[in-house]
Amino acid sequence: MTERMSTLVQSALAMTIGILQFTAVTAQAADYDVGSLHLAQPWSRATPKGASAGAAYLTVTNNGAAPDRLSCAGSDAAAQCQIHTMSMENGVMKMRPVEGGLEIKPGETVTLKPGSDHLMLMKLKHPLEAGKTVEATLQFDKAGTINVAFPILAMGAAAPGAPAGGGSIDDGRARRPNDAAGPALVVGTASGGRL
Ligand SMILES: [Cu+2]
Repeated sequence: MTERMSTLVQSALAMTIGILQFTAVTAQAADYDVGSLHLAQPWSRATPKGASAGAAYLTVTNNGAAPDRLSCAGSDAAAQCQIHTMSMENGVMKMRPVEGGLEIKPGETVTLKPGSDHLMLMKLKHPLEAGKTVEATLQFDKAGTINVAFPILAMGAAAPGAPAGGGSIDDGRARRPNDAAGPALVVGTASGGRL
């Protein structure tokens, strides 16, 4: 085989492997149904080494006739799992646990995403590594519990299907807090874990 051909073959192989890896990552994101709730596009983000907290996201649609409430019962990667909500207060983004679970009204679709409601994985047992999955047990008051696998995307990745960038809060997270150009992110969790 000539050198040129061998280079071509190597490029083709590299491309194939790249496509396979991409397929493997996207294939891991499954949809789930529990009772009349449909859970779609679970995903998470890699965390830096030593981070005490991470976040996971998904979309929940209530196809039933009654409201339900989402809580997090636990995760394999964290000592504690909570549902957090974020709000702007005096120009400062704050997050806090949702007491009694996040309400999903009948016919409503709620998207947990960066800068908004999210699953907070606190007291991480190990960093969340891109390409792997993190599992969490979600609990609905009426529909019951379900174990969900969240594929872990790169640090600072945008939501799957969303335009790249992800908003100022996400950009701020990728840098050191003091360098963040966006609103200061103050975390109101008891453990002081960052988003
Ligand atoms: Cu949080």
